[in-house]
Amino acid sequence: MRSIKAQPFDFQFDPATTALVVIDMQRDFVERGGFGEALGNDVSLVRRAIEPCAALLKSAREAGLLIIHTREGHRDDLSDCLPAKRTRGGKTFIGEPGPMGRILVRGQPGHDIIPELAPQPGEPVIDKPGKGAFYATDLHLILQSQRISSLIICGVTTEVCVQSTAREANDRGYELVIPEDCCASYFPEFHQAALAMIKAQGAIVGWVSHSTEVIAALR
Ligand code: TIU
Repeated sequence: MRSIKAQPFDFQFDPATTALVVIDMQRDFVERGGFGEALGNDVSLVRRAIEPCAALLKSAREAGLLIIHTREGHRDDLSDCLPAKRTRGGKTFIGEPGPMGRILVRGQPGHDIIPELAPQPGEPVIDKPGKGAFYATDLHLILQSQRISSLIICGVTTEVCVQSTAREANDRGYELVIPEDCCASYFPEFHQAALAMIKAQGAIVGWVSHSTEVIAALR
């Protein structure tokens, strides 16, 4: 077992049963002109996570961890997008044309994972229609078949898809740690609050750490 310096206390893990899950580092969320910006957000706030994520990805690949990427998005005909999701957002809606193609539609340029964090051949990419990565996907099946019991979760945004995924993972019995600099939000106060909620009450959802601590433990 290895140990990561974390809050509320150190996180124990075995690299052989641990996966790195990178949530929705897509052009639509972190580049100019995507869904995130269409919702009125300043994407520079989420771009902070790119460099730490790239460093952690490199280290996790070297350590032989299972690497999983997710993308939030929908079928071309939006048949997998619930009305309760289609009507949200205020100004620009899922499926409408945007500067990087139709917003959050699979196959459109904005749906792609940013080049800095591009998946390597053999790394599963989970296309998810919801905020949580377990909802209506085969993520749990893939993790179970690889005997994964611990997750390192990164990506955007902290209080939306990262937090939803962390809660789903916790309820399915996974131990999870979030390196705080590897996730980000358009709302710094929500980022802080989400992480505080996750580690509260003796790691009620999971642990919070930093990329440098995770990388040190993977060496
Ligand atoms: N990936 C993800 O977090 N999806 C969102 O829609 N996040 C927002 O914060 N809007």
